[in-house]
Amino acid sequence: MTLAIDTPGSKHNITGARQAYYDKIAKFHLAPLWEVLKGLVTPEPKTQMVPALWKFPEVEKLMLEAGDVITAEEAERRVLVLENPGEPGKSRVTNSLFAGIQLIMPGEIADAHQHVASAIRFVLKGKGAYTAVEGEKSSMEHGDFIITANWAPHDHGNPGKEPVIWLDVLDMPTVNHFQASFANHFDEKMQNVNHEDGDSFERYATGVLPDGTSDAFMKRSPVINYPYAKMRPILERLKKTGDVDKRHGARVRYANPINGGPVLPTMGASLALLPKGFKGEPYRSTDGTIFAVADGSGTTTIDGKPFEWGVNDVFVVPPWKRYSHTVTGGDAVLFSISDRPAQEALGIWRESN
Ligand code: GTQ
Ligand code: FE2
Repeated sequence: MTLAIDTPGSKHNITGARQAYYDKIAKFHLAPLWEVLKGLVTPEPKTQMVPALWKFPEVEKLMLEAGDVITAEEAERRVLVLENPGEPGKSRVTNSLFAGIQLIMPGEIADAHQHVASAIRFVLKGKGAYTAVEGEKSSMEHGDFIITANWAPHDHGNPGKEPVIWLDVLDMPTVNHFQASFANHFDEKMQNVNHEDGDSFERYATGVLPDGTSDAFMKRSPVINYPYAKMRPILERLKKTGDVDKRHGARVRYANPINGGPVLPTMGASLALLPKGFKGEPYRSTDGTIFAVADGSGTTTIDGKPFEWGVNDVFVVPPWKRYSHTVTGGDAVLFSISDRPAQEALGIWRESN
């Protein structure tokens, strides 16, 4: 009998013995943590997601072709999903967020429904369409930021003359991660509208609050539309006084006027003016971030790779990938949105240079 110590054969035996053991415990629905621990508790964020950019002229052309292939009614929502190239087929742009481009043609309506997933719209191109949310019928103009909170009834329509295109971002990958999705369709195609356009902004976001404002608005902003026409002059003010962050430019966060918190518990958004000649310093954070270009042109270097952007382009920065913005034309304006509020609520959000 030989004692095999430190011979190749013994390693083989150990591997074989381990495998036999793993096979045995698998029958009891048990598995060895030590084989997977390094991949579970990583020293830094790991992601399959990759940086990507969608050029608006290309997307617009393809979207308008979708208008020939399917009606809004048939599609329920005529949306092209922005699929992260690192995870095709998963219907998501980051691990936690869905993004899509929605088109509504003149004369069309997209029926009223509600769902647990929260949504935001950032309007890209066209005039004359509306989104009705919780009884407020909001007109949609380029750069408007419109929120649809958890379970809020909403429908879209286009009584105008031109196609209208916007960016949708929803937290359904987050909701589905928790396996907590519900949705409901209304019998009426359009909801009853009882608040005029802009009502919630004037009512809640101009320095006063109506008596009896609901506690429900601690969790989500009562403001349906944060219009670009009201936001852009605020960015100009910041620029004028030199309140320009070296990484993010002159930036505001869309806030819940009740408590200063994010607009939604799962998603937070910002709008930034990057002045002409801006050369941003590098930044990274654990919240994968979707950007939409409201104005101007520039280049964002993500993980060492340049992405050139123009008006209405959309691009994504995965978690913990370093990025920096450079402006190539006149003043640029970038909209951004991420799951930062969710990460902050869980105490896991981090940033660094
Ligand atoms: O407009 O209601 O992109 O429910 C995905 C799901 C848009 C919408 C999307 C939706 C909507
Ligand atoms: Fe919806």
